[in-house]
This record gives sequence, C-alpha cells and structure tokens, in this order.
Amino acid sequence: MRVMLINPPIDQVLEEGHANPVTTFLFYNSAPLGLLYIAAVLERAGHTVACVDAAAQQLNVAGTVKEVEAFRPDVIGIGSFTVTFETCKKLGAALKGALPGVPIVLGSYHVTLVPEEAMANPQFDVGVLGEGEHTMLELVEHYEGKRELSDVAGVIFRDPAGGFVYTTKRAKVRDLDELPFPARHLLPANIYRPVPVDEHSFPKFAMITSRGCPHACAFCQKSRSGYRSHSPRYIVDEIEHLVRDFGVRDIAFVDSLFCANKKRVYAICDEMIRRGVHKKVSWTCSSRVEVVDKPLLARMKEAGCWRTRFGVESGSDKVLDFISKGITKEKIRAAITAAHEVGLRPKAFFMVGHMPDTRETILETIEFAKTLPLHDVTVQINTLLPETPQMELWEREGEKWGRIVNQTNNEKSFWEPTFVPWGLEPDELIELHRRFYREFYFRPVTMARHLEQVQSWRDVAKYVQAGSLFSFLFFNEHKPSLWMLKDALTKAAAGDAALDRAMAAR
Ligand code: B12
Ligand code: SF4
Repeated sequence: MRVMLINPPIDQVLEEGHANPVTTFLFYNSAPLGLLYIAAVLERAGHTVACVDAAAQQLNVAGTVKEVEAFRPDVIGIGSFTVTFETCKKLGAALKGALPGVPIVLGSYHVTLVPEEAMANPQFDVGVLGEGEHTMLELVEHYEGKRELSDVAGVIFRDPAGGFVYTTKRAKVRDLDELPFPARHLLPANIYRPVPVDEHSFPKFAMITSRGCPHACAFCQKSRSGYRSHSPRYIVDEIEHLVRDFGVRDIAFVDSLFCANKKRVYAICDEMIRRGVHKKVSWTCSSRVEVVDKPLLARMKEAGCWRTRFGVESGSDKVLDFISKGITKEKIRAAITAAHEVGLRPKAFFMVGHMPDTRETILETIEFAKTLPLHDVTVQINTLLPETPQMELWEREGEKWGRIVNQTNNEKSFWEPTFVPWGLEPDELIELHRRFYREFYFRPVTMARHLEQVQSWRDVAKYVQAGSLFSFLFFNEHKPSLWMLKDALTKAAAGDAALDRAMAAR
C-alpha cells in the first residue's frame, strides 16, 4: 500500500504570531524520528512510504495537501503535538475534503495524552496510542482487508453508535534493536539546522538510543514512562550508517535521558572508541546531574562528546524538591563543574513559573545559573501539559497554586505564560524569562566562552545567526512582529548559505 506520513505544519502559530523565532527555530531543527521509525517498519514490510515534514519544509496546509495529493496515498498518518494540534485539525479537514476515501490515522503525543478530545474531530478515522511502529503496520494490514480493526491493539476510534472504542493496550516495543533504523532517506537532510549555539559541525543529525524515563519530574510527560535502551552494537551501527550514507559529522542524541546510568554510557563510549567512530563524528547528549562524575565525563569526551545538556530546571532547592527533580544545587554544581573541567561545554535547561515559584525564587535561579560554569542555557516558561504529575496536582488542588492564563493548544509552546503562579503577573513572568537570557549571555565570562570557539568565518556566520535570533529576547517585549521574524530567518538563511558553501568547499 501507499502510505503518506506527515509532521503537521505550524502556519497557524506563525499567522497568529504566538511563537517567537526561537520557538520557530525549535520546530525545524531535527527530523521527526518517531514518524521515520514507522516509515522504516512499513518499508521493511514492502509498503511504499512518503513523508512530509511540513514544519521543517515550511509548507502551509494548502501546500501540504498538494504534496499528499501528488503521492496518491491509500492511507495517511499524521503526528500530533499539543502546540500544533489546531493546525493538525485544519490539515486533517483539508485532506478529508481533498481525498474523502483515504483513511486518516492520527498518532503521537496529543492523541495519546487526550485521546477522546483529539478523536472528537471527525476528520480523523483512527487514533494510535503510544508507540506506533507495530500499530501502524497492523492498521495498514486492516486497510488492505487482512485484519479487523478491533484486532489492532493500541487504537481508539469512534463508535458509530456513539462514544469511543478502545482496543486492547499495545505493549511497548521491548527489544528496541528489533527496529530498523529510521527511514531518514524519505526527508531532505539539509532542511534541519541546529540552533546556532548548538552547532558544532555539519551535517548534524538527531538520533535516539533509548526510550522513556524512570524518573518522575512534575512537569514532564516522560515521567515514569519506563526505560528501554538499544544495545551499544546497534547504536554504533546506526552511527556508522549515518556517517557512511549521509556524511554526518555531528550527532545530537535526543533521548529523554541519555545518561540514565553509568554502565550504559561507558558501554556506548567503549564501543565507539573500539570501532573508531569517535574519530569521525562528534556528539552531544542529555544527562541528569547525579548520574555523571568526572571519570565518566572524561570518557565521554574521549569518545567524541562535545556537550552535555543537563536538566536543572531551578536554582531553588525548595522548588527542586517540589517538582520532584531529585537533585540539589550542590549536585548540580558538582556535575556542571566536572563537565566544564573536562571540556564538555555544559548547557542547562531551566524553567520559570514552576507552581511554587515566586519572583525571589526565579531571581535566585538566575543568580545560581550565573555562578555555574555553563556555556549555554535554554530557559522555558513552565506549561501544564496533560498526563504530567503537575497537571494531576492542578486538577486536585487547582487554584491553590496559581491561575491558567491561556487555554488554547497553540499557546503551549513553552515560550509564553499559560500558567502563572500566585504573586506573579504574566508580563512579569515574560520579563523574568527574557531577563534570564539577558543576564546570562550579556556577561564577559559567557561571551569569552563563546569567543574561544570562533575559529573560522563559518563560526562568525553562526554567531550572526544566534545574535539575530536572540535579539527578540533582548529587544522585543512580548510577541515579535512577523517582519522581525522574517528578518531573523533571512539572516539565518544567509548564514546557512555561507555554511553550505563552506561544506561544498571541503
Ligand atoms: C527530538 C524532539 C524534538 C525534535 C523533533 C520533533 C519531532 N517532530 O519529532 C524538535 C527539536 C524539532 C522538537 C520540537 C518540539 N518539541 Co520536542 N521533543 C523531542 C524529544 C526529545 C524526542 C522525540 C523523539 O524522537 N522520540 C523518539 C520517538 C521514537 O518517539 P516518538 O516521537 O514518541 O514517536 C513514537 C510515537 O509518538 C508514535 N508516533 C509519532 N509520530 C507518529 C505519527 C503517526 C501517524 C503515528 C501513527 C504514530 C506516531 O510512534 C512513534 C514510534 O513509536 C521529545 C521527548 C522525548 N524524549 O520523547 C520532545 C517532545 C516530543 N517535544 C515536545 C515539545 C513541546 C516540543 C516543541 C513544542 C518545542 C518545545 N517548546 O519544547 C517543538 C514542537 C515540534 C513539532 N511540532 O514538531 C514535547 C511534546 C509535548 C506534546 N504534548 O506535544 C516532548 C514530549 C518533550 C516533553 N517532555 O515535553 N522536539
Ligand atoms: S525531565 Fe528528564 S529526568 Fe525528568 S522525567 Fe522528564 S525525561 Fe525524565
């Protein structure tokens, strides 16, 4: 069968100006691996698959429909993110209008988290809950007439008599190594550009080496989601495939938690070094602060790692405790200092607007971040998403903690307030969020750490891009105008052209 898989557009976000360019950049920087794993499993079974990443290919709804029509699919699958769900609904309706006989399957995060709300939209025929590889394959078999819909585990559909039907729960893929590598050949490789400060060498691809997370941070949808890992052999095989078939020189391991335990990380590093891939690619990964120590970080560096990203979230022990982060300021300092000392250019993720946050705890967090030897930070505004421990708390204790100020899905981009703790105002939260970036980056020590990295014109182009993106945070108060957005992206594109020329000259 002919199957079309789509990562939906983000045009509504752009049209309504709800996202700033930093957010917009986040939508383009890595291929949708979940979709590509499904594509690979379908191709292995002999189906013909095409993919559209409308967000990265900058297609609007009409442009996406045109691509789909040209492919003439028998089945369409669309991934659903909360922040893009409004556009996803529009796309589903437009596709139903254009290709009324073609079933549309909705998968990924949003339908998994709020199945009935998502499937109340009649343009979607079936919803896939959780991991999609085997479910989508069986659904395609159903549309071929080879099995009943009720025999496909892990789906939801509307009952013609009213209400919804859930089939039996789909077990998570136990042995990840049984999966083929994501079908990256189905999407153009050159459309994905890292955020400039996360750039090291090109081409840079994303890879997943594990799924799920055993921890239970209050804000996170991966909380208590179980943990499974690919074997070091599979991981290094995939790296070799990326180097051989795509010329990849840098890899972002985008697992929820790459450094889940020391043994796994040592085993991966050992295999990389044994097979010599550390001489061909560099890489970055995520970690919890309590998992790593200096010898492990040094081994990672030896195996090609150039950056570790740590989930820090707050600089207040009181807040860290409340969000069940399971770490302290002392542990954070130890891990980040060790990473810096071995040359891993540590980056940390923070959030402002946690339920117990006050102006004081946020200022404490900014001050704390400035005392750490960090090279970069990402700061987001806490957003209550379904199926997170903090959403359960909100549902139980609600207004004890604060208020919801924005309700729609497309505001849940993590860059504008949707929930505001008592004692703070939405504008104040925005101001503190922008202030965090300003105070962190506009310091001689941070600038010096970045200047040390400038070794070529390519690096200069990179920092021009970064500057044009960050200017929104520094000089524009709330929502950027589309003109500024266009300007920033044009400058980024000019930088990209310079990078392309540099790559071609290699
Ligand atoms: C890599 C990544 C990205 C990449 C690529 C995104 C993409 N489209 O795949 C980039 C950097 C671009 C990105 C951007 C954003 N991300 Co992001 N991202 C991740 C991350 C770290 C890994 C995703 C991944 O590859 N997982 C591995 C694959 C194998 O799993 P999977 O994606 O879940 O796919 C499986 C199922 O979901 C399902 N499935 C997926 N697609 C489809 C499609 C069909 C048709 C079917 C049937 C099934 C199906 O089957 C897949 C295979 O089993 C996750 C956290 C995590 N570790 O999972 C966050 C995460 C997905 N991102 C999130 C968010 C919020 C964002 C952003 C809004 C930015 C932000 N503020 O953080 C944007 C929006 C992006 C967009 N609309 O495309 C949230 C999603 C929350 C939600 N309810 O929507 C997550 C869960 C992080 C979190 N804990 O909050 N992200
Ligand atoms: S924030 Fe990180 S460590 Fe915490 S539950 Fe989510 S993925 Fe796990």
